[in-house]
Amino acid sequence: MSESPQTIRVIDSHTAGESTRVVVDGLPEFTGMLATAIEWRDFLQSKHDWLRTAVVSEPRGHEAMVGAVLVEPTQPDCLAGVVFFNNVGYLHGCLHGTIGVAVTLAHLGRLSEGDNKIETPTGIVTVRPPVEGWVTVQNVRSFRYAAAVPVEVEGWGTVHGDVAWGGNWFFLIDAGGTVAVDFANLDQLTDFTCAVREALEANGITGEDDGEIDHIEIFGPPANDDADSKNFVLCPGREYDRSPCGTGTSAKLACLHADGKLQPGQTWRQAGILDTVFECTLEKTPEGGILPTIKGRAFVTGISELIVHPDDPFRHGIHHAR
Ligand code: PYC
Repeated sequence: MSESPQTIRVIDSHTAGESTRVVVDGLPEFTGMLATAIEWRDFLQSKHDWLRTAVVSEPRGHEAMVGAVLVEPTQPDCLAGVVFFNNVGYLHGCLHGTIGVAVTLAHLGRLSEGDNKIETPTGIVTVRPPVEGWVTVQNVRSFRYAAAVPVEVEGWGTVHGDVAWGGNWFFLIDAGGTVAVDFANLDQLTDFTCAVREALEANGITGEDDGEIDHIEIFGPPANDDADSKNFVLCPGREYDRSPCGTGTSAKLACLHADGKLQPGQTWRQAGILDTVFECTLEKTPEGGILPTIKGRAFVTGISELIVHPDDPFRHGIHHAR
């Protein structure tokens, strides 16, 4: 007789077009004393990586899906802890995902009026309850680490970009004469940004403390007056962010501020490749860098129970089985 199937309860949402699948029940038991979001991430990665691949990979998920697990917070003033992942691994932070978590918690009736703190592996982020689907998030400190770094990219010549932290490490490029930031150019944008990421790795170009630059962001003019800029963001793996990418936009704000182009009190409207927009402001921090606030719109799209059947050859996702 085979074992009984495992069930994992999830709530799906999308933020500005980018999906988030939040695991709300069915996590493996954590037996340690303290379980910070970092400990949870390490525990899942080392012992239960099947959960990640089962939740976001085909046949239940898809390559562009971001997953999140809700865990007990360790800080008494935090509402929840969260760990984010995608089809290739774990993310340090994820703001479209945090907005997805916020509408999920609101749907479950777990969000209070005013500020709600959430523990993530990058630090504490603060969310406010949705207003007509718009959620405001204050991110962790963001900063530019290096400006106008040259890198030789095979087939593209020398490309310059800024290295910045916004909760993940980004290389930010002005599209200039490379590829126009337009939905019609998705394949070229993907090929170009993948080539840039490979070149950064081959040349040992990293963020602080050897932090791997796994997100590449390219900017061009907006399609309309609703935004100040439009981006394409390559995520770890080969998929692109359908939203304007909250951690990437935080990195962008840090660069704009470092260049004297954006000050506290001013609003920056960042469009993504689908022309959906995040509205953003910043505060300065005493250590240098900024505290970004990002507002984006999200909708819950489904509630389901995933079934992991022991006899299913793809119970842990198609990539996992290869
Ligand atoms: O919104 O920060 C973000 C994000 C990171 C990866 C995908 N989305």
